[in-house]
Amino acid sequence: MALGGGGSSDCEHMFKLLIIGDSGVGKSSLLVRFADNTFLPNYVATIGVDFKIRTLNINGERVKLQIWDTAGQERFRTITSTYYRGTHGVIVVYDVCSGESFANVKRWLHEIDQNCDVVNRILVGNKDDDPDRKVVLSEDAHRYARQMGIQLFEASAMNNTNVEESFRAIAELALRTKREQQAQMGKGASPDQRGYGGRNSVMGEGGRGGGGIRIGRPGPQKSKSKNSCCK
Ligand SMILES: Nc1nc2c(ncn2[C@@H]2O[C@H](COP(=O)(O)OP(=O)(O)OP(=O)(O)O)[C@@H](O)[C@H]2O)c(=O)[nH]1
Ligand SMILES: [Mg+2]
Repeated sequence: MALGGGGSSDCEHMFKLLIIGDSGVGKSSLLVRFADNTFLPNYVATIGVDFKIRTLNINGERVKLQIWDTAGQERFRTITSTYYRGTHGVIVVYDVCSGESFANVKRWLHEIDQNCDVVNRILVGNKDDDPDRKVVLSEDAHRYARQMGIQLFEASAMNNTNVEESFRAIAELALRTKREQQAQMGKGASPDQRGYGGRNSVMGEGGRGGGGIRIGRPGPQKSKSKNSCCK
């Protein structure tokens, strides 16, 4: 099986995705729903970063996603810039029941800008399963997403609504970017010049799977230099 190249139907693409957002918005829950189709009602804060793998079929092509789930809690957000290395797409999550988490989306988008030159992004408003608790109005969220030029999905990891669609959307964006880069390369630029190839990928083989890095010692997080990711 050819990895990462060509347009044949047995071609396999590999993309690294990153999930960011405030603590408790449901980043881990969205990932567990997408990768394992389960939901855990009890909150267990992510420490450091974790990842899971799932393969999608997009227009007959196998697209393997390595999805990194970051900690929202500030004290666990160490070595932030390394999270972004080799990333093809970022999912920014807020909680539709928390105005503060929506207000902080701006901050998360800023963090992406600080760490990446160019990257695919989508916005997910999670916990859209109880109208009585919803405080971030759909129209406000859609208006903001339009302003920022980002696709928005209102989802529920609990009810399994719009979860598959969200991950599929970011995977399709990553695939489209790869196609565009390949087209550019065809016009003469080398892979290195285009920042193409996922050379920082640490993805393993297999269908679904996971792993994690536990980072025990809290510390300063900001990195000044942008990564070569995301191009
Ligand atoms: N009602 C509802 N609750 C949810 C949903 N998704 C997650 N939760 C709950 O929200 C809490 C936090 O979910 P997590 O997935 O751990 O949040 P997180 O963003 O990963 O948090 P950190 O790891 O601290 O950054 C848990 O109690 C979940 O059960 C959802 O779609 N609807
Ligand atoms: Mg988590």
